[in-house]
Amino acid sequence: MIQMHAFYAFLVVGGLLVLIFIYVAASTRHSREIDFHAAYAVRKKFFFVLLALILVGFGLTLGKMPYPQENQVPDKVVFVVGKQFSFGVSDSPITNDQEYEAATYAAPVELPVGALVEFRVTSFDVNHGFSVYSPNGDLLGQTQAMPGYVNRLRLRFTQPGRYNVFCLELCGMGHHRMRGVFYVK
Ligand SMILES: [Cu+2]
Repeated sequence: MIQMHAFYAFLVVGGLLVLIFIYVAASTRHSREIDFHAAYAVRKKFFFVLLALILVGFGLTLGKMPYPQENQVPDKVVFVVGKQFSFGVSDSPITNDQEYEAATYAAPVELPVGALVEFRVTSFDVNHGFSVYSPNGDLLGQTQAMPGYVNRLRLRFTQPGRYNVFCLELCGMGHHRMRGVFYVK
Protein backbone atom coordinates (compact mmCIF):
# COMPACT_ATOMS: atom_id res chain seq x y z
CA MET A 1 0.00 0.00 0.00
CA ILE A 2 1.16 3.49 -0.84
CA GLN A 3 0.93 4.73 2.76
CA MET A 4 3.41 2.04 3.90
CA HIS A 5 5.76 2.84 0.99
CA ALA A 6 5.65 6.52 1.87
CA PHE A 7 6.37 5.67 5.51
CA TYR A 8 9.40 3.49 4.66
CA ALA A 9 10.69 6.12 2.22
CA PHE A 10 10.38 8.69 5.02
CA LEU A 11 12.35 6.42 7.40
CA VAL A 12 15.15 5.87 4.85
CA VAL A 13 15.43 9.55 3.87
CA GLY A 14 15.23 10.62 7.53
CA GLY A 15 17.98 8.13 8.47
CA LEU A 16 20.19 9.38 5.63
CA LEU A 17 19.73 12.98 6.76
CA VAL A 18 20.73 12.07 10.32
CA LEU A 19 23.87 10.29 9.01
CA ILE A 20 24.78 13.34 6.89
CA PHE A 21 24.38 15.64 9.91
CA ILE A 22 26.60 13.35 12.03
CA TYR A 23 29.22 13.17 9.25
CA VAL A 24 29.29 16.97 8.79
CA ALA A 25 29.43 17.58 12.55
CA ALA A 26 32.31 15.08 12.94
CA SER A 27 34.27 16.27 9.91
CA THR A 28 34.16 19.98 10.86
CA ARG A 29 35.23 19.53 14.48
CA HIS A 30 38.68 20.99 13.75
CA SER A 31 39.25 24.03 11.54
CA ARG A 32 41.36 23.54 8.43
CA GLU A 33 42.39 25.23 5.20
CA ILE A 34 39.73 25.15 2.51
CA ASP A 35 40.59 24.56 -1.14
CA PHE A 36 37.97 26.87 -2.63
CA HIS A 37 38.71 25.79 -6.18
CA ALA A 38 37.93 22.14 -5.38
CA ALA A 39 34.91 23.13 -3.27
CA TYR A 40 33.37 25.11 -6.16
CA ALA A 41 33.95 22.18 -8.53
CA VAL A 42 32.00 19.90 -6.16
CA ARG A 43 29.27 22.52 -5.92
CA LYS A 44 28.96 22.69 -9.70
CA LYS A 45 28.65 18.88 -9.95
CA PHE A 46 26.08 18.88 -7.15
CA PHE A 47 24.05 21.52 -8.98
CA PHE A 48 23.84 19.49 -12.20
CA VAL A 49 23.03 16.25 -10.36
CA LEU A 50 20.23 18.06 -8.53
CA LEU A 51 18.97 19.57 -11.81
CA ALA A 52 18.94 16.12 -13.44
CA LEU A 53 17.05 14.62 -10.48
CA ILE A 54 14.44 17.39 -10.62
CA LEU A 55 13.96 16.91 -14.39
CA VAL A 56 13.59 13.13 -13.98
CA GLY A 57 11.09 13.75 -11.15
CA PHE A 58 9.05 16.09 -13.35
CA GLY A 59 9.21 13.62 -16.25
CA LEU A 60 7.89 10.78 -14.08
CA THR A 61 5.14 12.70 -12.28
CA LEU A 62 3.84 15.53 -14.53
CA GLY A 63 1.80 13.12 -16.66
CA LYS A 64 -0.06 12.01 -13.55
CA MET A 65 -1.34 15.49 -12.73
CA PRO A 66 -5.15 15.69 -12.82
CA TYR A 67 -5.28 18.78 -15.08
CA PRO A 68 -5.31 16.98 -18.48
CA GLN A 69 -8.47 15.16 -17.32
CA GLU A 70 -10.28 18.46 -16.76
CA ASN A 71 -12.21 18.05 -20.06
CA GLN A 72 -13.33 14.48 -19.30
CA VAL A 73 -17.07 14.20 -18.67
CA PRO A 74 -17.81 12.20 -15.49
CA ASP A 75 -20.16 9.22 -15.84
CA LYS A 76 -21.91 10.10 -12.61
CA VAL A 77 -22.22 13.22 -10.46
CA VAL A 78 -22.79 12.88 -6.72
CA PHE A 79 -23.74 15.84 -4.54
CA VAL A 80 -22.33 16.02 -1.04
CA VAL A 81 -23.14 18.44 1.78
CA GLY A 82 -21.39 18.40 5.14
CA LYS A 83 -23.26 19.74 8.13
CA GLN A 84 -22.70 19.21 11.84
CA PHE A 85 -22.63 16.23 12.21
CA SER A 86 -23.35 14.18 9.12
CA PHE A 87 -22.79 14.03 5.35
CA GLY A 88 -25.71 14.26 2.96
CA VAL A 89 -24.77 12.20 -0.14
CA SER A 90 -27.26 12.29 -3.01
CA ASP A 91 -27.80 11.75 -6.75
CA SER A 92 -29.65 15.07 -6.95
CA PRO A 93 -28.46 18.54 -5.87
CA ILE A 94 -28.81 19.43 -2.17
CA THR A 95 -29.65 23.11 -1.95
CA ASN A 96 -31.32 23.60 1.43
CA ASP A 97 -31.69 22.08 4.91
CA GLN A 98 -34.80 20.05 3.93
CA GLU A 99 -32.95 18.42 1.02
CA TYR A 100 -29.96 17.81 3.28
CA GLU A 101 -32.16 16.08 5.89
CA ALA A 102 -33.81 14.00 3.16
CA ALA A 103 -30.39 12.96 1.81
CA THR A 104 -29.13 11.86 5.23
CA TYR A 105 -32.22 9.68 5.77
CA ALA A 106 -32.51 8.34 2.19
CA ALA A 107 -31.16 4.94 1.14
CA PRO A 108 -27.40 5.18 0.38
CA VAL A 109 -26.42 6.17 -3.16
CA GLU A 110 -25.37 3.28 -5.42
CA LEU A 111 -22.59 3.82 -7.96
CA PRO A 112 -21.66 1.57 -10.89
CA VAL A 113 -18.29 -0.23 -10.78
CA GLY A 114 -15.66 1.41 -12.99
CA ALA A 115 -17.57 4.66 -13.57
CA LEU A 116 -15.83 8.02 -13.31
CA VAL A 117 -17.60 9.63 -10.37
CA GLU A 118 -17.47 13.34 -9.63
CA PHE A 119 -18.30 14.39 -6.06
CA ARG A 120 -19.41 18.02 -5.74
CA VAL A 121 -18.72 18.81 -2.14
CA THR A 122 -19.84 21.76 -0.05
CA SER A 123 -20.86 22.58 3.52
CA PHE A 124 -23.86 24.29 5.12
CA ASP A 125 -22.03 25.43 8.28
CA VAL A 126 -18.30 25.11 9.01
CA ASN A 127 -15.37 23.47 7.19
CA HIS A 128 -15.49 19.68 7.07
CA GLY A 129 -13.11 17.16 5.53
CA PHE A 130 -14.78 14.91 2.96
CA SER A 131 -12.83 11.64 2.68
CA VAL A 132 -13.68 8.39 0.89
CA TYR A 133 -12.58 5.04 2.34
CA SER A 134 -12.67 1.76 0.41
CA PRO A 135 -14.40 -1.36 1.81
CA ASN A 136 -10.90 -2.39 3.08
CA GLY A 137 -10.50 0.88 4.96
CA ASP A 138 -7.98 2.49 2.59
CA LEU A 139 -8.21 6.24 2.09
CA LEU A 140 -8.90 6.76 -1.64
CA GLY A 141 -9.28 10.52 -1.82
CA GLN A 142 -10.34 13.60 0.07
CA THR A 143 -11.27 17.22 -0.33
CA GLN A 144 -12.53 20.02 1.91
CA ALA A 145 -16.24 20.65 2.37
CA MET A 146 -16.33 24.44 2.64
CA PRO A 147 -19.32 26.78 3.08
CA GLY A 148 -19.76 28.93 -0.03
CA TYR A 149 -17.55 26.74 -2.24
CA VAL A 150 -18.09 23.57 -4.27
CA ASN A 151 -14.99 21.38 -4.42
CA ARG A 152 -14.90 18.60 -6.97
CA LEU A 153 -13.29 15.22 -6.35
CA ARG A 154 -13.15 12.62 -9.13
CA LEU A 155 -12.70 8.94 -8.33
CA ARG A 156 -13.14 5.65 -10.17
CA PHE A 157 -14.16 2.67 -8.02
CA THR A 158 -13.12 -0.79 -9.20
CA GLN A 159 -14.10 -2.72 -6.09
CA PRO A 160 -17.78 -3.34 -5.29
CA GLY A 161 -18.88 -2.88 -1.69
CA ARG A 162 -19.65 -0.40 1.03
CA TYR A 163 -17.63 2.82 1.02
CA ASN A 164 -17.43 5.05 4.08
CA VAL A 165 -17.18 8.81 4.13
CA PHE A 166 -15.51 10.26 7.21
CA CYS A 167 -14.94 13.85 8.28
CA LEU A 168 -11.21 14.65 8.42
CA GLU A 169 -11.54 18.19 9.77
CA LEU A 170 -12.17 18.72 13.46
CA CYS A 171 -15.52 20.48 13.15
CA GLY A 172 -17.03 20.36 16.63
CA MET A 173 -18.12 18.13 19.49
CA GLY A 174 -19.72 15.49 17.23
CA HIS A 175 -16.86 15.36 14.71
CA HIS A 176 -15.89 11.77 15.55
CA ARG A 177 -19.31 10.42 14.58
CA MET A 178 -19.66 12.47 11.40
CA ARG A 179 -19.88 10.07 8.49
CA GLY A 180 -21.67 9.11 5.30
CA VAL A 181 -21.93 5.99 3.18
CA PHE A 182 -22.45 4.87 -0.41
CA TYR A 183 -22.29 1.56 -2.26
CA VAL A 184 -20.51 0.49 -5.44
CA LYS A 185 -22.24 -2.35 -7.31
CU1 LIG B 1 -15.60 16.91 11.40
